[in-house]
Formats: sequence, structure tokens, C-alpha cells
Amino acid sequence: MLEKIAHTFECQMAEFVSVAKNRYRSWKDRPEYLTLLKESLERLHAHIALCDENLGRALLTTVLENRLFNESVLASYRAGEFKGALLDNFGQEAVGSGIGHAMRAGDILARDHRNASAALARGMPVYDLWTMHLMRATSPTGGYDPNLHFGDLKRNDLGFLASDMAMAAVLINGATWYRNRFEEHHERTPLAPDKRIAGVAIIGDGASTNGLAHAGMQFAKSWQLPVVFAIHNNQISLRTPPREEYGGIDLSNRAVAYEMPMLTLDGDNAFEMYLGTWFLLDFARHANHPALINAVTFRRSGHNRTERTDYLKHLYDPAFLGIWMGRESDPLFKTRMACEELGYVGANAYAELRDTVKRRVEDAHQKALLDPEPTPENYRSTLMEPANTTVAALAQAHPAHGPTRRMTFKEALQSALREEFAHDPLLHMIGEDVGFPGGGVFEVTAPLLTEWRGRLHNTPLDEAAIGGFVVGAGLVGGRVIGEYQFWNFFLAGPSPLLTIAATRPFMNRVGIPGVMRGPVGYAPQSNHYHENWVETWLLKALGIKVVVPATPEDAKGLLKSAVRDPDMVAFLEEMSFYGVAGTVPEGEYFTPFTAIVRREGEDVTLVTYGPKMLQLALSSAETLATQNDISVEVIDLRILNPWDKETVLASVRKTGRLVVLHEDSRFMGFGAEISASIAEDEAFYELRGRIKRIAALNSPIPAHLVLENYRLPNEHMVVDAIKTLTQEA
Ligand SMILES: Cc1ncc(C[n+]2csc(CCOP(=O)(O)OP(=O)(O)O)c2C)c(N)n1
Ligand SMILES: [Mg+2]
Repeated sequence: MLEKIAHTFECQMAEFVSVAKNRYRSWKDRPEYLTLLKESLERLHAHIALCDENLGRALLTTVLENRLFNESVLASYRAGEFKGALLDNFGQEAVGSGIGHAMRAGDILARDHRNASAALARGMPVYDLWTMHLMRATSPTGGYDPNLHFGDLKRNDLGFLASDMAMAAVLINGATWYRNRFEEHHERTPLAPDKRIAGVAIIGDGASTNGLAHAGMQFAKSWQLPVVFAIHNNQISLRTPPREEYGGIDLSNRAVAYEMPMLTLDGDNAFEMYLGTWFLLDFARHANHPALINAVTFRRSGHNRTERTDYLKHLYDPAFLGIWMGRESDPLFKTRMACEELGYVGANAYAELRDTVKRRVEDAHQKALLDPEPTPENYRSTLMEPANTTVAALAQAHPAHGPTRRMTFKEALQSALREEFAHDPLLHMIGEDVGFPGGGVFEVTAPLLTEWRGRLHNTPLDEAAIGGFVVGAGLVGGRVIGEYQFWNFFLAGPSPLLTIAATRPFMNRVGIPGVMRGPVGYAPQSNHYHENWVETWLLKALGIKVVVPATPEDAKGLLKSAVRDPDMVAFLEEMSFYGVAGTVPEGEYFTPFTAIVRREGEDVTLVTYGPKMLQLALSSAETLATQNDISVEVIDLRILNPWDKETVLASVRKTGRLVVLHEDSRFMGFGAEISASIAEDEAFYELRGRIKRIAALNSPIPAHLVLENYRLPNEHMVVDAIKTLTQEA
């Protein structure tokens, strides 16, 4: 029977090979892929010869355990033991069972929401499924996230991270790539093909329509990553059928665009799922090439157990439903029958196995029910290190010191990268054109290419894939710096950053140690697609540190700190300042994540961030001192989340007056947060009068210099605002 299944793969591969040979440019350029595919098929046959009842028992146990859990969790839900949604995979348990057992323990899994079986197959205790569904304090996320929205990182399971249904497809790339680099580094040699770590990303058929699915596949092809993309094709997306969701195409064709080998598998046959995954993983590992599985099954119930399911009969005809909802398509029945036919698990052994697994599922249920629910004392921070302890210790041990030399912002950033590359052999940087031969559009990485070419990597033009890669690597401990060519373009695919990186410390107590950096602000007479300040998009995500250097010295010291910090750091570099010089200490130093008083004063506190506004604040302060005898204290925030409220409060208590200045637009700008916080605080009673905000006009950035300057804050406005405040009170 197993050989028969392998034969169907051979037929599918013969078809693929004939197209690949004739039409696929990337395969014509690399004919060794054809040999590798053939060798993987040969290895599959050799593997089948070694398959025995252990495999049958493993596949069957997982399908059974998942099924019994599905039955029991539905009863628990109906009995009111927990509220919210129940998205089970009843009748689809073979997909994950086959995939999970075909993977090695070291391989990386990122999965969809309907795949408890893949997690169970890789060793997740069913007790964890119970504590998650019942949202107990003992659950892997401590009750912060329900059902399957979590990972099991110690088993290399990134989980279902679902701000976007196809998130798995972008996270898997960074995680798989980094783990291979990590192993290689520790083995001190490139990994033998068979030792490579592979990844599997499982996404739904609906999810396969999402841009992230394509972003992930495209990236894996361009970087030659050993990743298998598995479409858990249950022939429905929420309540939308295939013909409307994606034009009813054959989903294995998703692979055609990226010239990847693909298999359509019977998703209800655990043996077929196992062998198909095994074969494509073997190919992915040996060829360093992605592949695709279209695992066809059927969602027999509602998307969510709360909903009525009678719409199914309007979407499919009775004959179709009869086949897909019948016993012959039931994965438990199919796996059981296959085990009998293969002589692996007979009827008596099955009855025994069923009793054992049922007891395990129920014992776990009862245990989880007795577990405590979370209390408000368990409430966590959205950051791993809200107090910036790592950076504070580094800054204390290595303060700025020694002789200085003049450097531009860009040179300061280069100096930071050089030192950090030298410090951490596993630190890499990725981004559009950052590698050879470009070195970035602003050439931030260009001079590093001679020495660090192996650490600077070009990517496809896809901000979602870049962010997803950095976040995926971060989930398995990898520190990657990602460059957005322009920060404004992160809006093309912000979800990995804003919804995954920013929530992991809160949900999973995992920091994403990456840095996303790039240019912001104005480029004179450029256009508003390229120019923007983006801090408020990032700040609202709550779980990302946002750092804005205002001097070359800080550009170096803050970037070094950002690289070492355990949280995701967004690093915003004002683009019109790349070529502007300042003094930078020569010795190694780290800049703390705190605000700094740039000029002391007694009458007014002027808070700002970023180089252009700092210059404006300092020149205005000078004018006010010389012409109006007003003493202004200028504070450069340097970090906007967590922002250094204490430094601002201390200054306001002294001066009694506050003005906030920024280059971003005024409406919903960060100045609103600062002024509201200070006004709400006890410092309100020490304020002599109102707070003022000075910011750009509420519009996109216009191209013509006259219009551009009209939109921006200027010295006249700052001087005027401060004079007004001092006259008023
Ligand atoms: C980007 C995005 N859009 C919409 C949703 C809401 N949503 C959750 S599940 C779902 C249907 C997913 O269908 P499919 O990928 O086929 O998975 P299935 O539920 O069928 O297993 C949708 C639209 C989401 N989570 N993410
Ligand atoms: Mg679906």
C-alpha cells in the first residue's frame, strides 16, 4: 500500500519534471535539481522498506488523540466550561498527523489554526491543549491567548500566529534559515544536506489567497530555503467556497509561479500525508529548495462551533457532501483501516489503544479543569524589558569615552554595524539591495561589503517578507537586523512587526531580538510615498521599542544598544541627515535608552526627538536666551517607547512650562501623548499654564520646497510659542 502511494507521487513528479525541463527557467539553469528530485524519490522507496508498525501506531495515535480531544472539547464547550470561539479540526486530523510525524524534532513548524494534530505529533501534551482552551494560568500563554494561538517553542513549533492567516508562510523562512546558520556555526562547517533543518508552514486554502502566502513562497524560492508550504485545503474559507475564494483553481498551481515541486495529497489519509511530506522534506533538505503540498480534506462542521452549519448545503451539492462527510472520507476510519491492512494495528489492539488515549485525554481534561484561572496579578508588560536593563548595564559598563572624531550619521551607523558584526558571529542583516553590489539605496551598508559581505543579504522587494523573516528568526532566538529601504514602505506589510513581534512578550514571554531600521522624514523635493514619519504607527502596537537618534554619536551608540536589546527595536534614521557630521567617541560605547537633557534651562521645557527638530530646538533656545532672556531646557527623548517620562517630569517640575516639538504631523502625533501624560500627572499642579505642541501640518509631505517648508515647524513658531507661554504665566 505504501508503495502504491509512492507510485502516485512518481506520476505527479513525472508531470512536474516534464514541465520543469521545458519551461522552468530556474530548473533549466540548475539541472541538478532534477537529479536531486530523483534521488529523493529513491530515498523514499528505501524509507518505505523500513516503515513498520511503529509508524502506523504513531499516525493512528495522533489522529485518535486529536479526534478524542475534538469530541471532548466540544462537549466541554457546550457544557459552558469555556467561552469564546472553538475552531476545531474534526474530520481533518490526518493532515497534521502525517506532517508532524514526517518532520524531525529539529525541523521548524509554523501552522494554521486547525492543526492540533501537527502539534500533538511533535510531542505537545494534550494537557497543553486543554489548558489553552480552558484559558488556565498554567497554559503555555498563561491565559493570554485561547485555543491554538500559541507556539511550543521548545519543540520548534512556532504555533499559529494569526494576525494574518498566512503569517506562517513568512515566519517559517527566517526561523528555518536562522536555525541552519546556528547549527552551522556550532558545527563550524556547512551542514551536510541530510543534516539541514527544514521548515514546514501549514496554511489554510483561504489563507493561500493572502499576500503573505505568496510573499513567503517567493522569498523561500529566492533564498533557496528548505521549506515545505502545506496548504491544509479543507475546501472552504470561513463561509466562502473555493470558486469565490480563489476562482476554484487547483491549489497545487500555487507552486507553479515559484517553480517548486508540488504534490496533491489525500489529506484524510495519514499515510499519504506522511509519505508526501517525508519526500518533499527530503528534497527540500537536499536541494535547499522549497516545495508545496496541497492536502485536500473537508471541513465537516462550521468555521466556529458557535455557528450554524446549514449554509454548507447551499455551497455544495448533496453528492459532494455525501462523499466528503461520509465514513469513507473519515481520517480516523481511513487510518484505522490502513493500519489493519498493513498488519500494523489490528482490531483488538485498536480497541486497547483507543481506551488508553481516551483515558489520557480525559485525565488531562480533569487536571486542567482543576488548574487556577489567571488573576490580575499575572498581568504582564508588553515588553520583555520595559526597564531596558540589558542596555542600561551595557551603557554603564561602556559609556561614551576617549578621543572623538568627526563622522557623519551614516559613518556612525556603519561603525556600529562593524562592531556588532565582529561581536556576534551570528548577527546578519537583510533588506532590499543591502547586500552585494548595492549596499542600500543610501549606501549605509556599501562600505561594509568588503569585510561583511557574507552577513549582508539582498531580499525580494517585499516588506512583509522582510519583517516576517526577522520576526521568524527572532522566535527561535536569532538576531537579525532588517532594513526597510524607506520606513514608509513598511506599511506595505506591517503585520509581522505590529501584530507578531509586538505581541510575543505579552502572549508568550518571548522577545524578538531583531532590529528594523531605515530612513524616515524628509528628503527635500522627494515625494510623500518615500517620505514620512512612522513612529505613531509603531507606538500603537505597544510591544515595540522605538528609537530615534538625533546625533551621530547617538546613531552609533543607540544602534549598538538596539542590536543587543531583547525586544524588537524600530530604529528611525532621519534620511536628510545621513551625510551630516558630528563628533563620535572612538572607543566602544553603548547609549542608554533614556532621554538626555541637551541644554539646561530654568523657564521652559522643550521636548523633542530626531536630528532636525533637535537642531531647531537648540537654535530656538539660543535665540530665546540671547534676545528674550528666556532660559529653555531642551530634552531629546531618544526613545519613544518606553519613553523617559521621569526626565521630562523632573524638568517640568523645575520650569513649570512644557512645549513639545516634532516633525510628524500634529494630529495624533506623539506630542499628544506627551502633553496628555504630563497634564494628567501630578506635574499638572506644577505647570504654570497650558502645554503647547508644535508639529507639522496635518497633510502628507508635499514635493515643492516652498510647500514642504510651509508644512514644517520653524524657529519662528518655536520662539513665538515659548514667548507666549512665558507671557501668559
Ligand atoms: C488576514 C486575515 N483576514 C481575515 C481573517 C479572519 N479569518 C479567520 S479564519 C478565516 C478563514 C480561513 O480560511 P482557511 O485559510 O481556508 O482556513 P480554515 O478555517 O478553512 O481552516 C478568516 C477569513 C484573519 N484571521 N486574517
Ligand atoms: Mg479552509
